[in-house]
Amino acid sequence: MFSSLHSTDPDVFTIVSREGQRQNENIELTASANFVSRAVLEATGSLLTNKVAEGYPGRRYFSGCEYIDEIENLAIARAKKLFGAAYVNVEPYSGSQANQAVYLSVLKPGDCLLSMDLGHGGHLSHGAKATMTGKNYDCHFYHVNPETERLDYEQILALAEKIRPKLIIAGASSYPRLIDFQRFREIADQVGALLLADIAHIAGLIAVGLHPSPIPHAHFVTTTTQKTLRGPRGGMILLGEHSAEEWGRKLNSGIFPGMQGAVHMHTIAAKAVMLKEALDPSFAIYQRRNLDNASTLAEELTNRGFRLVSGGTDNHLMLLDLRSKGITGKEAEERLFKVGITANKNLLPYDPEKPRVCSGIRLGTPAITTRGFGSEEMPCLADLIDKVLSDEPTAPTLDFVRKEVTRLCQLHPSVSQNYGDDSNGFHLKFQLTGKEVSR
Ligand code: DSN
Repeated sequence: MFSSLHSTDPDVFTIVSREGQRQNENIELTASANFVSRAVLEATGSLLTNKVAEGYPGRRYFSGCEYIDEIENLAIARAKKLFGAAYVNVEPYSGSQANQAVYLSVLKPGDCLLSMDLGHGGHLSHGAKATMTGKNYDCHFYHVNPETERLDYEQILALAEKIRPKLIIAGASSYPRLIDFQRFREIADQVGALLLADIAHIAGLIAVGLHPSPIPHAHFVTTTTQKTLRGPRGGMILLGEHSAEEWGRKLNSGIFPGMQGAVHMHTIAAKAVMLKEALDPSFAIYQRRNLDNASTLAEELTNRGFRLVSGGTDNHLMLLDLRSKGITGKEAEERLFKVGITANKNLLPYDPEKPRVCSGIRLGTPAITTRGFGSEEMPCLADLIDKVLSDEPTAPTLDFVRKEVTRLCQLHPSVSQNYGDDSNGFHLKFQLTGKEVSR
């Protein structure tokens, strides 16, 4: 099939093709990764990228916005329906910018913010020293309980009473347990703080009721759209009925002109498509399988002698403590990479190692679940991980595991090696209700 990219720029075409091949031939266990549908991909690559628009539907600073207004309104309506929100802003370019827009709307430079420590599961954009947030605000951090490795709400309250933050952030990028947003709101109310829930990782689970929603509790909710939600790279801000009127307009100004310029309409169109897919009953089945895969993989790894932070998982990710195996997270990441398994090293709570080394590794199941991996394959996957991480693997072991990875990937193809070829293109096979669905 003819490809304009191929004829215009064979260099980029070749690199993209090779990345497609990498995605197809490797098992993706990065907890924040996923594969979008062909429809989301098509919207992301659509001619909407040509349109300049600033502001919001009906109130743009450019003319000719009648169709893109329709798309943005559609995305907003779908997001409201999916999450039961009263206000949605679909313009944030990313989750970090959605967070920064909240800070800009709520805080003054130097104001006090309380969030989860990065090494205990938090996120860079929640106030880490090296970031703009860390430099502009007085950031303090809560930690997980050293015994249970879970959020310790009494400790968070005690810290909040001491530092009196203006904003508390609930949300994480590597925390495997449920987050009690209602309890966080009680803490915020007790110290007169506002509450931001960052649900970037768990948004897909929340959308289908597999994790309690923060919408009725938090003053502000932010998310990315590319993780468990399985959409394009981007962010959203959502508010419940209780805070929409007070904060909606301020947040709109926080995004534009506060944080961003012209909107990325092609991405907003892709968000709209993702939201339609998420409103379909098959999305709840996908998320159920995602959770089943994560809990089965956690159990199988535990049976093989791995220690999991907090003893397991309630969501789509888990953290393996590799100290008892005598290797670092960095070494584990490198060994898994050699056999075609992609995952990232991760700091553990109270980790003695530096962030570039780490004592742990984070594994997540959203991407493999989209490919069609089921819980029946988790024992095999746990075996492969065990073979590579438990002892220094020999060349024959590495060879065996690589072949098994290839076998599993062939069983569940993700993307074509032949980028641009429609007949063999972005064809995700996904077992939903017993019948195979081409997406
Ligand atoms: N927040 C990072 C992660 O969790 O992997 C990237 O989106």
